[in-house]
Amino acid sequence: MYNEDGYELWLRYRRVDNPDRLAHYRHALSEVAIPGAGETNDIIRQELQHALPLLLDKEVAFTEQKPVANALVVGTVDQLKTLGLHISSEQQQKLDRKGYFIRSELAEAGQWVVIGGDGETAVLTATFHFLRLLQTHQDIANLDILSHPHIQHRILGHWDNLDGSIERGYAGQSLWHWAELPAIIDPRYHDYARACASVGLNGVCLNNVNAQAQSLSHEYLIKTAALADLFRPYGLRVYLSPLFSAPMQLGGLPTSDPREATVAQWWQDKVAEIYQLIPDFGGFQVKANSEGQPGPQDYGANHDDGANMLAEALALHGGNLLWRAFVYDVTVDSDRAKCANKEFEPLDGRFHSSVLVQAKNGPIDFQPREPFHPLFGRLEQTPLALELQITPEYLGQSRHLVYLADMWKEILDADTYAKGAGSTVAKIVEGSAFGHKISCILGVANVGSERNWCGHHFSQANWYAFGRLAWDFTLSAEAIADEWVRMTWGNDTAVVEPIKTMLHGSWPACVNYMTPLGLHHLMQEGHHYGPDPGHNSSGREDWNCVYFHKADVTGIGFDRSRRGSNAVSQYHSPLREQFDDVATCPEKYLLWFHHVPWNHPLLSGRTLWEEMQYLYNEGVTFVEIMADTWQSLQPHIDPQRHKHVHQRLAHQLENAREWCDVCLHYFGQFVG
Ligand code: BDP
Repeated sequence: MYNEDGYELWLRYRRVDNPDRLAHYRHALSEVAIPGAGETNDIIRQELQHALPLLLDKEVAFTEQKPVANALVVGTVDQLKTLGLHISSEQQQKLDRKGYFIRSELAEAGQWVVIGGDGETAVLTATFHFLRLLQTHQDIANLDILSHPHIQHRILGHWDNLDGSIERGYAGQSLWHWAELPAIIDPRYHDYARACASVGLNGVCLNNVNAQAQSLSHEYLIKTAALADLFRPYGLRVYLSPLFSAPMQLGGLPTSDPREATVAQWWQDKVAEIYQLIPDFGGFQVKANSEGQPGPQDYGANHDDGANMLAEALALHGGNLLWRAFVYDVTVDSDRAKCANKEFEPLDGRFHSSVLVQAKNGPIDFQPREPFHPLFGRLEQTPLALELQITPEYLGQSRHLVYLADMWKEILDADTYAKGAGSTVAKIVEGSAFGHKISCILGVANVGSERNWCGHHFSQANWYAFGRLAWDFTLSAEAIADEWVRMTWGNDTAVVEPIKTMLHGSWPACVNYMTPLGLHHLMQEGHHYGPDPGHNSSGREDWNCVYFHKADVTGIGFDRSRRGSNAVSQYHSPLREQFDDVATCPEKYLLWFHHVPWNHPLLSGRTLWEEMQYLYNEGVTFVEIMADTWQSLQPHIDPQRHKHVHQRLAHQLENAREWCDVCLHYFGQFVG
């Protein structure tokens, strides 16, 4: 078994080592017909020319004409018509919204597998879907697949600085070489775009939300345009994070007050300049009046003033504005979890039609587990974008193996009860709950310059899963894991099943050894790695761990019930009552919503303190199991990747033990 470095990601095309499948694939795919021309079609052709000979271990003929044998036929609906393929109006309707189909058809000269889509980018995504079927050894005899994206804008958000560093990046430096652009194009940009396209992503926000004005300078826009040109045929639109005070820094204006005509004009001109260089520019993602970033409130204006001014400029050219709701001004409320709703709920209905307010999955900050953000379900007239963090800032960074799809599914499937039962977060994000036309999901990227892209080979699963869920949030975390494992590690059941078990248990384990039962933000200050539950020396009260757990001799937890901060009131009934009552609050959120006595009995029959001890240890035990499982997989995995993961699991185990010991020791002092 030869060494692998992980650069190929899940796009590994190894000879199909199932003899029956291989024979069938070879028989079914003797020819490939791609009637279309142009850049995206070239990418599709190149991918198939690269993949099929490797998967089938045989040369495959390519044509632009009607095939004369069993064949794969690939094109947009219009392109397929030139080959005489008929698409019924019913099928056409289903294809709308950038969807695709993959289906088996009987043709004059044999059997065809036809890949068709609403636009070339959809065909590209479908091509990757088809290759995935081969990579995972699926039956392709009677295909009838129809798929369309549930969310319109599916963006990878990079927190990359212009100097090449990455905020909360754990996989090396930024992929974007700003100094070399636009003259020099790193071939890796293509591989990045190809990976994004393979999972159906269609947007990339290039720079950190903690922005620098320079990213909007003409010099940098030309560099951005070079990336946009390169990404376009892969179906990726480029977005930027602008600095709200750029009119002053770049434009030399005396103010950045959004109500000033000169400021609005500056933005209109800047946006026009961008669209001249990048006609399909996606829009802006803005962090304003958050953690020290400038914003409209600096001038006594509000979020809607700032957002609308920018949105008006963008809307003229078809761009959208993502306005982040990650705000926690302690003068708004002493419970940080309540701040965003208190600021944004009164603004509902006041935003321009091309604004999406973007909320993180939970109301604090990408913790190992949070209840869903109560803005979902509370803003009815404003489309809400969901922001997830793929880079595992608070979940062991690139040193721990934690599969995040289960967490994201918990959020997406959570019922907000905004319009009665069934108004899940997913439906709100999709737009269907309140009838919004625009929809967006953004994942904070975990990729960087490291050879394997994500630092940890297993972190690739989270990039993959984000894309797959962004395309179709009805997929299960388990199904996504199955695909990813087969493509990344092989189809042998001896490999697939144990690795899936590891993935599936990894997030609950991390929650357990870090912050079980609704605990949150017990990480060390600044870098957020490792435990420090006693931390109490930050200038800001809500940057201290003790603020979040409030442990004392009477018990532990943040009282957000009606008797406490009343954050529960931001949720719709019946959730608000359920969360409010310690007897009905789901135990996974118990200490999020309640301050609970140490001897409080839990469902297991154990007291709270006993349960905490049990869960911390459970978390550690699962990491031990992962490490053992991985050890047993050694004969099936190439030595290089095996060693890489082995070392990280050993470190994860050490760190999980530290979490367990430090937290139990610290909290134990109060139990007596
Ligand atoms: C926090 C990160 C910080 C980000 C901030 C944000 O610690 O680096 O700038 O979120 O989302 O999680 O703006």
